Amino acid sequence: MTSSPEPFFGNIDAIAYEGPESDNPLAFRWYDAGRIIMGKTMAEHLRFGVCYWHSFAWDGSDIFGHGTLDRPWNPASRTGNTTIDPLDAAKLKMAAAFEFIEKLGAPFFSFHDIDIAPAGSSFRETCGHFDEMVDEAAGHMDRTGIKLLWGTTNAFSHPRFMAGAATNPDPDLFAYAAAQVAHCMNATHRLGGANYVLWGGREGYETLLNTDMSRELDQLGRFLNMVVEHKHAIGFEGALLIEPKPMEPTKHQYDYDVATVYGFLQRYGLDNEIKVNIEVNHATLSGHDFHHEVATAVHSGIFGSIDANAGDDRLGWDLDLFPKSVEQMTLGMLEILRGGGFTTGGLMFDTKLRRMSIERDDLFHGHIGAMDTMARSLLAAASILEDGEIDRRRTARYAGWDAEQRILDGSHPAAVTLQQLHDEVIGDDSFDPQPVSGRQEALENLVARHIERAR
Ligand code: XLS
Ligand code: NI
Ligand code: NI
Repeated sequence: MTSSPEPFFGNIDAIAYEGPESDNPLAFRWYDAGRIIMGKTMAEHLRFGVCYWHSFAWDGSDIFGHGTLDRPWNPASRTGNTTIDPLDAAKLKMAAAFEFIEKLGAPFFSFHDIDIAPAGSSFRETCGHFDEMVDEAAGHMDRTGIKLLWGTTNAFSHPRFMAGAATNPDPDLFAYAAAQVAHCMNATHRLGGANYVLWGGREGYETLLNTDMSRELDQLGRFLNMVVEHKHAIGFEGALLIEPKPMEPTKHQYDYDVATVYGFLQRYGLDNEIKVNIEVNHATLSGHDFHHEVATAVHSGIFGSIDANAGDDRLGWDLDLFPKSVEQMTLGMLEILRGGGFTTGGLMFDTKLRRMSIERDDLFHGHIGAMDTMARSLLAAASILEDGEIDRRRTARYAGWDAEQRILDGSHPAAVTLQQLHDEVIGDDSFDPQPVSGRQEALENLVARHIERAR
């Protein structure tokens, strides 16, 4: 049964598209869900998702202070109700979450198991609470049409996981995490989730003095193979996604970046089974541009989904900011479109309000701005591709290779060796390759023009 308490965002109506000239702060200026861009609607291209944890479960606390936010269902929050029964609180929280997502007009949401249901005194009791809340979620999903982009397991917050889950030196913790993941995968399957995400929470290390990295990576490889086997055993058709991150909470996270994850997947025979969920701020923390991570995933055939939360250039941790930079996101959307766009994935806002943003409507302002940033970036990226000039120039830059299959293809009948190339070059005094401009500034100006003009 789905409970229907008082609206939490009572003074806010459904957010509408009003166009770039609108000054209404609670309207979209760029995200026009039904508008067709390159053969698909904006909603189909962008597949926006709202996260449960930062938006509804988090109380606004940081390492220096207590919860500031107005989240009555969370006792640790500024307005937290300490007398409410935990399951009633979970239901209130869920009603507010679905009210928000429906009014915002985002088609998807995502959750961790511990976000939606209170812990019990045993794993069995915790699972009982969780199953009850999964039923409640199914009711809200039927009622609103909102779908599950991905489910995931939190095997990092509880003290038992302080030394990792799958990579823990104690096999009992591997077993505990396995039980939690199996239970949450079953629920994700039941709710028709499009993906299941595995972010390696505390799968990493602080010091090699107490860490056997070889063992830990083998454990992680085995764990993920068990996850793949379980996916096939239950008939889950969504994609399995690893979310790379270079550091935080541990000093060194094993799933450092997309290239590291790809190497790991190949080593453990998982490269056809698991893809990546790329988070913008994790990309920049690993020393890469967001679009570099997307291009690496597309090139490796493991592009899955995006967590569209950004960082701050001067702060070296995961800030989970709502994305504001149209330039950064245009370059990312360009690589996403070049790769063929999303299949099961989407743009999930793993975003956090600042802890001083304590009005209820602040959550709308954050998401509206983020969705408009992504929509505007989609328009600019589509304009770049439809115009074709950048791709034409890029193709022309490599044109010489079209006639050089003998170098590129080792099985070519006329394939050349290193020595043959040496002999050709040393034997031809007129051989004198000339440098050609890379035209970077001109290309950047072209991108700027598309961003200015795309409407
Ligand atoms: C943490 C991660 C986390 C995952 C889900 O940095 O971004 O929020 O997306 O566990
Ligand atoms: Ni994330
Ligand atoms: Ni993150």
